[in-house]
Amino acid sequence: MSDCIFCKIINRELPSTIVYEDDQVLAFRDINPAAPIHVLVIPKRHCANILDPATVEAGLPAALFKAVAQVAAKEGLEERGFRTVVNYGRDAGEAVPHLHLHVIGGRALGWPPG
Ligand code: DGP
Repeated sequence: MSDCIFCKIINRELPSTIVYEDDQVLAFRDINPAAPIHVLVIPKRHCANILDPATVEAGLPAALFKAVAQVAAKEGLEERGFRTVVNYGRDAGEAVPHLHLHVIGGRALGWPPG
């Protein structure tokens, strides 16, 4: 999608700090980190959100979860733990309409979210 900022990051039209990449997925550091480690894991193919039917096609959930595991390993989060979040809609504060999994860690995280 030409006006999607995350598609522009995938296409290298916008800069980002890439943590992990494979044929289906890109993971890069969040511009506004909520914790010492905050990485966004996104499909390279544009999916609007977690309710977009494209999100569950062609093995994409498996690819996204594999990428989360790769990010956790690369960022040294496996021992301490981390949180993976997908925000959807107004109540969750979803801001970017391209599916993204937040991987947040590096400090103790409160629960439930505020
Ligand atoms: P959400 O609220 O779940 O839609 O989170 C969107 C996240 O995307 C938010 O934590 C900030 C991040 N973000 C927005 N624009 C950019 C950008 O241009 N670059 C990067 N690296 N992150 C961005």
